Amino acid sequence: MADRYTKQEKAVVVLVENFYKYMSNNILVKNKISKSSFRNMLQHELDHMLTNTRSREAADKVIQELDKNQDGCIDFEEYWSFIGAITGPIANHIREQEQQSSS
Ligand SMILES: [Ca+2]
Repeated sequence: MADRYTKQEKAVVVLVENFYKYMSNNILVKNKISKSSFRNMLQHELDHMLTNTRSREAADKVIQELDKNQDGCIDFEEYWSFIGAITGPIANHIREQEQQSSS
């Protein structure tokens, strides 16, 4: 990644690249993340900040809520709404960590 990018720009690039990393190779679900791949993403990318990432039931509930058009996959728009939705809990997690380290 080019060094000229700011930290915020790099963060956005990572989030976008992550979508492509987990995107399905199946031609029928092109440009979307399958349910199983999304569960993998929760486990591997967000295990330190979100709870229940290893629970299939919890992951399926998240997927069901995200899958607005109910096609059984997560498209980029749905993925991005997930990123927006988790920023609140992650911000709380970071605040808690900062409070613990300063006390
Ligand atoms: Ca969908």
